[in-house]
Amino acid sequence: MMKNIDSSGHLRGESIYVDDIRELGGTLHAVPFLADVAHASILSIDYSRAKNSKGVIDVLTAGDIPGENQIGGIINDEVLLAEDKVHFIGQPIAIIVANSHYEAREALHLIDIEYQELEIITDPRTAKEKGSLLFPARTFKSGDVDKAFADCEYVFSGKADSGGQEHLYIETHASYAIQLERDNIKIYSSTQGPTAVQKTVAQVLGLSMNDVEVDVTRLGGAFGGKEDQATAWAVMAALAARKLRKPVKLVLDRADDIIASGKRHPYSSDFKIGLDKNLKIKAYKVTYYQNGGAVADLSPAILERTLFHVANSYFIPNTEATAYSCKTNLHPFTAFRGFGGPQAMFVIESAIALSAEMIGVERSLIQEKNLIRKNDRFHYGQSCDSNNAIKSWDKIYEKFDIISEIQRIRKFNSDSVFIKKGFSLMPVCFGISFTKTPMTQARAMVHVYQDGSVGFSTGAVEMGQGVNTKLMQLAAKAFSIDIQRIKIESTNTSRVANTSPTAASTGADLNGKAVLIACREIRKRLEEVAAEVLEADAGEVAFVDGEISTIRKNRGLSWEKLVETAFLKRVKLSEIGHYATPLIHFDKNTERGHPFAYHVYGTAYTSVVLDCVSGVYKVEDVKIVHDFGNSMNIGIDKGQVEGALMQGIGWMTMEELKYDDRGRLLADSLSKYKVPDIFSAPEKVDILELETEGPELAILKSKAVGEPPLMYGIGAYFALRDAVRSFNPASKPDFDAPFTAEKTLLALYAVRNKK
Ligand code: LUZ
Ligand code: MOS
Repeated sequence: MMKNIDSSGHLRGESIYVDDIRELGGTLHAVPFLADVAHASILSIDYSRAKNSKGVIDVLTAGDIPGENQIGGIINDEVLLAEDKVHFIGQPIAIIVANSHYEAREALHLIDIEYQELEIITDPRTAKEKGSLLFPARTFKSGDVDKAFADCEYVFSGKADSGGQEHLYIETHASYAIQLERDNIKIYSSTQGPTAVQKTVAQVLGLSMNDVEVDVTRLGGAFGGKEDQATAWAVMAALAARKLRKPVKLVLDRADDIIASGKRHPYSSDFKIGLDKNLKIKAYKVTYYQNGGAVADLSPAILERTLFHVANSYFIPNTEATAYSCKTNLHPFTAFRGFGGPQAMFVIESAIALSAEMIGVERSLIQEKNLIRKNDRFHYGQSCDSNNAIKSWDKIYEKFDIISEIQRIRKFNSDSVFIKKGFSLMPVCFGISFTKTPMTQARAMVHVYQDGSVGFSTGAVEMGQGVNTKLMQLAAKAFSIDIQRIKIESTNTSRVANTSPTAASTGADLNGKAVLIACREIRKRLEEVAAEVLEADAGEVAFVDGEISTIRKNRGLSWEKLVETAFLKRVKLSEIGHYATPLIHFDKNTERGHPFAYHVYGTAYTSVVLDCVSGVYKVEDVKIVHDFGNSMNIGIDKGQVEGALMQGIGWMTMEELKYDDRGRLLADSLSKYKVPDIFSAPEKVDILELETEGPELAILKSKAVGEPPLMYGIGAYFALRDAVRSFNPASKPDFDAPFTAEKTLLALYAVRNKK
């Protein structure tokens, strides 16, 4: 198994991130001046004291922007620097540029600003009532819910809320801009979307895209937080570099990053679910109130993915889902691993939990009876292409003997008064492809050099997920040469243009397909040269471990010799491969189509142990059967499952983004925002592969793995709920994630006679 090519560099501290790039002489440092109130008119700002502060070179404001003061990725509703109003705490107003980072920070305190506060909205339902939406609502429908409800044996309604989540990438937002000759500007940016940075820099600076080069070596984590939110900081560095004609670095301090940058969207939702007497879910109606923050950012796309994942892994013949993106005075919420999918899944799982509790059956019984099967239609029209939901469910029961696990938990609970255990099953079904079809394309540029070494570049951004390792595996395999002979270049807009962000779990699929296309073209030409040399037909030539042979004549032609010969014959040894996912389409008028190349499935079993005196709990054990397809690197892929699981558990249990009603994030540092550490990781995580063939549209049939496993973490929420109810069967906690220790304690002692 191929190790991640970055592992030794990371371990030795040799890997280079933006802040590690050796600075050019004269480099200046930029720090943003951020709004301190959530909604206000700016009455006056006086920068004179700041400008005279030691080491300060300049203070840049909206007035310094030569092009458009506009950075909205999907909707043009976001300014780079505030003009006369601010809409959230952390909104950038100005950029202080100084000889050092610390001198720039010192000057922050010398800016005199006067605000007139305006009405502040932080709650999405309040925003909706006041007509404060970021863009029009959307509704996805299938069948006829109202008619179906009328025929149901059981109908239940409820509310489910899930909180936001801070990405907490280890590397904060960072960029380094260098003004070159003429209008040329080069920017190193910690971004998932180099093209978005390039395009926005050009727009704000009044340049063309070909004036702007964006280069990305790797990111110290991103998780969606740098899909489009990296752009603003890169544009600020570029703006300063261009005005001052000096290199400018902008690296956010953690405190600024947490306050100013977007996070996972909090959702508040209402649901109504209907089941027949056999516990088949016949109807499901849901309304999502997405807290979008002050500007749209990626909210339209995230809202769309929520609407695709309404029913998780279940087949529900009649559905109606409406989603509102509510404009509030909080930082813009953004992409986060799962991209609106997890929020939808939490609601359907809550609806099933409520049904099970009301009817008096196991939640898992309702889950199992409703898993989607091959040829069932998803509510958006695409047909389900496998029985993997059921297969992963069955395999987890069989391989891990879940029945005995559950019996052990029951026995434990009947013997124990103040320590209780709980369990849950959590199936997951996640669609793979950008839901916006035009984004499903990628390119790769491959060079075979005269000495037989290979260099290539794609649009994929390495952010720790191992995409570069997978891409190198592909190139090595395509030429049948040792991976040592291959180098992957940084991601650069001058080498590979018009890239989609590395997102939607599609980095390896899209860019990998492009790599294979380019390599195959070059290989075809080399096969012809080899055939000439070996006096054979091109079809007879075999490439094996750097040796080229035919059945008749199997020695004497090495890869290096072949490449050299081809070069002397003036054969083209470079190629740009282009890939666009075939077959997919979606019609936004009918909200019907075939938006996903394929789906990823799996099932998790989670058990927790809860101290019913303190409310403190621990996730004990997670067992997963995951649909990897035919994994091309199981080490990397299992690492993704483990990491995503932990991130999902954190979202559902301890990570609590608290804001006050003035729009201030209270959980603004790691002493107040608790993320899982090694002590809160499950004691045991077992991951089994589901034996599936893997779809053609996945790279070498190896399925996308970045996001789907995050949603296994939702299982922790329902396992905790189970433990709480074993202690206090009358307790019916609100479906309100995260289930923090405080909420757990309250739930343990809640007496609910109300309903
Ligand atoms: N980003 C995006 C995503 O722009 N479109 C998507 O569908 C998506 N899905 C998951 C994660 N990021
Ligand atoms: Mo994303 S949530 O940037 O795949």
